[in-house]
Amino acid sequence: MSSEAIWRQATLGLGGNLGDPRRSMAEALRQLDARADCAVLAVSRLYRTPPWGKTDQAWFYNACAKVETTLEPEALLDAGLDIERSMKRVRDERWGPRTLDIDVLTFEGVSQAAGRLELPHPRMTERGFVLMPLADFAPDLMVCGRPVGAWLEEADVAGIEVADGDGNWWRAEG
Ligand code: PH2
Ligand code: MG
Ligand code: MG
Repeated sequence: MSSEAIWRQATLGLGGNLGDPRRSMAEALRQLDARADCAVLAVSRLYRTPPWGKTDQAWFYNACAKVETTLEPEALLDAGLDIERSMKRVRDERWGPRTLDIDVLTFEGVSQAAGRLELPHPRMTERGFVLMPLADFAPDLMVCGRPVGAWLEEADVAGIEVADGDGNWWRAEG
């Protein structure tokens, strides 16, 4: 017997600062959207952001996306990791340079502090490079008891620039 699939919304953070991150991020979003179990509903503008955490590395490109999916949170994470690997991401130092990073930020109805995927993403409320793109399409999304827009007001967004103000930047070849 088949049961009807349940679609839930999730938000993703994408970033990269090696190779051609804009192209990798665009390709990642197109690959996710092409899956039968995942649809991209909204994508932020594309941002240029100063490196956070480890500051002696190149500036990043960052963006966020809203997806609807029948996948469980961990399966969505794995879909992102598969795409990262397909883009030849090399993982070495924590917070160091990367071609593509896809983080699950929030997942509808899910809050979990343990396991391989913490939700909401434990550091998202303090990162301007996450909050600013996320606020493009989800300023009212509640995260840890406050809307994204309120977290953004307190975040350090110094240096963050819009690199492409067209929310369709990911659809064309970057
Ligand atoms: N990602 C990190 C560490 N530092 N800095 C910026 N600006 N953007 C990122 O995506 C980023 C970072 C680890 O995932
Ligand atoms: Mg990350
Ligand atoms: Mg990651």
